[in-house]
Amino acid sequence: MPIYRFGDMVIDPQKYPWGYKPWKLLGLFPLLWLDASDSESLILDSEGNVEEWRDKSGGNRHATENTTSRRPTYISDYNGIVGIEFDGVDDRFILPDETRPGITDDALFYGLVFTPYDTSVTNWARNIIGCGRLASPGCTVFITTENRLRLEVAESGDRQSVRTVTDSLSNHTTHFAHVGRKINYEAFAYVNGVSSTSTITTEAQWGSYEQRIGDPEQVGSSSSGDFYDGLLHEVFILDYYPDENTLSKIEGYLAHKWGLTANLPSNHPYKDVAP
Ligand SMILES: [Ca+2]
Repeated sequence: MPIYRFGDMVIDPQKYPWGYKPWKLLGLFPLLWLDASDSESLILDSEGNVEEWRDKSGGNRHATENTTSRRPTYISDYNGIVGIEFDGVDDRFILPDETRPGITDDALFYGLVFTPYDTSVTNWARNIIGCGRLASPGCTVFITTENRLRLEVAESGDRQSVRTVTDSLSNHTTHFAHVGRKINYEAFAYVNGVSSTSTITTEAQWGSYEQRIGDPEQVGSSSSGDFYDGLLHEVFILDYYPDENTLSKIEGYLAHKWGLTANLPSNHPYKDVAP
């Protein structure tokens, strides 16, 4: 019987089953929180693949995959960190609807740590996490044909969206990133603590690809793009956009937790000390 440790507290899972909230994410209240570093949150099948990646938000919004061949693989040591490996062919997870942030006129935010193996795109994108088809409100975070991380938000059946992209991503390199949109439609993307240098503000570019943005409630796959090929280490979703101090804490937390402080800018407030 596993015992969950939280600070100095020892939590008996019989007394506090999964869904009780002993975990804290910087005082944030995520819609979803997947954390590969927590072995208790990973349910492996007999092949060593991940049948369920349990949500630590407290909402029991677990990522699951019923088809054995589509289950991502647990990697215990990738350059010293654990990760969930997506094969780029058909691996994915399905998430419950409750993990969808509000879309129309709402703020939303994704934090993630990921290691892309292959950023080349055969179709139009490699979806990391996304929800909804263009025909209905939806949003997705994906790697573009230019190897950039991008957030796309579609509202009410049309791309009344804000979107932003980052500098090119390196293969086989672990990145921490956050992308999101404020309630006033401003969108932001940061990779390794550095803001996007190229934000797309025109909307016309999307017209001919309208039918391809579709992505059901999945992590790592899309019905029309390419499957994600690489590792995910941590993912969380907020239904609000944090303030500047909180953004810095998020970056510091992710960088220190995953051994990525070298990626932080030298003047970052949490360059040397974790929040
Ligand atoms: Ca597979």
